Amino acid sequence: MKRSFPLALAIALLVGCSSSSTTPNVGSSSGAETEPERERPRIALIMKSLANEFFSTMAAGAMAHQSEHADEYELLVNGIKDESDLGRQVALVDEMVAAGVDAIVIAPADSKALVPALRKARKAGVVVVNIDNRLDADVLQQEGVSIPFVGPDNKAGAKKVGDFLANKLAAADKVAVLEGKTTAFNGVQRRLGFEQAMKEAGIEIVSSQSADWETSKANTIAASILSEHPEIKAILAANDSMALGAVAAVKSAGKAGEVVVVGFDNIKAVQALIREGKVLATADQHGDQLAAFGIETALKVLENPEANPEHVETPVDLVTAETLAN
Ligand code: ALL
Repeated sequence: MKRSFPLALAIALLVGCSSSSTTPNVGSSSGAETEPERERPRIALIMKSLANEFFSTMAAGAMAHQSEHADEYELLVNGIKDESDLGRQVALVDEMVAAGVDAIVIAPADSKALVPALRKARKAGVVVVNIDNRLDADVLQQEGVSIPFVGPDNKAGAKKVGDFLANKLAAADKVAVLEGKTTAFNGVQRRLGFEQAMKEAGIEIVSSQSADWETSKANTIAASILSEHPEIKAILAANDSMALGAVAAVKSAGKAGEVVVVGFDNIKAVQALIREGKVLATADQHGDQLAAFGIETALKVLENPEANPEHVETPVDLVTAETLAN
């Protein structure tokens, strides 16, 4: 499988290095006649696993946005090495605050565990915008922080994928669900969307387990589900990384063409499988634009600190062989 981590990391370092001095008003004391260059705000994007194509696409979209608005802000791009590197993501928040960034745009790996670090960032005067995976509303309230969310309705997105699948199945068919991290709000919402679609179609979910967003874990779990429930007709994966693991498990079980797989994210590897008929559908949550939308919200607040931005709902669309052909 293609690993985009080294490329993303290289780009991240490049972007990080392009930051200007942290000393304010450079050049203003020289007495030179030229206007002192206005210092651009520095925005840190903090993502999750850079091994997941979803996030390298997100990084590329953010960098494209920055180069189109290069006079408005500087960008530092950060991510963690795998889906379970939660401690590193918390440390990144602290590091970005210590580096004196003006804003943090973050896709949190865990909806609750990141809140204390982000509260500290807010206390330090850093603007924080939450993208992709929503922070837990109760924990935010307990911690007394308000952080705008920019991202899709994950339940609705999963419902669209589930409805499309249900149309291809018959009532009383049996299926299994591979959930994302259970501590991630978007993972929970996708499970609920899948469940609602199956319930409405009279389809039974015989097993629903978390594979923590990961391909290899999904592969192991899907293999054991297939041997325990050989009657299942489909596997609904809450992201495409897990769908890849499920497809491999279906193949190893000799059930290609019998057990259908669906995912969520619209990564390139899954688009190819949709075209080959090995995955039925996924959801495009426009990862390339998600961070850019978050950055725009951060810029609004930086411009007007009194602004109290609303949550921004971003699009999520069903992707099938038919939509890919158009
Ligand atoms: C979520 C994203 C993606 C992704 C997952 C893995 O927050 O929305 O669906 O695959 O993180 O970290």
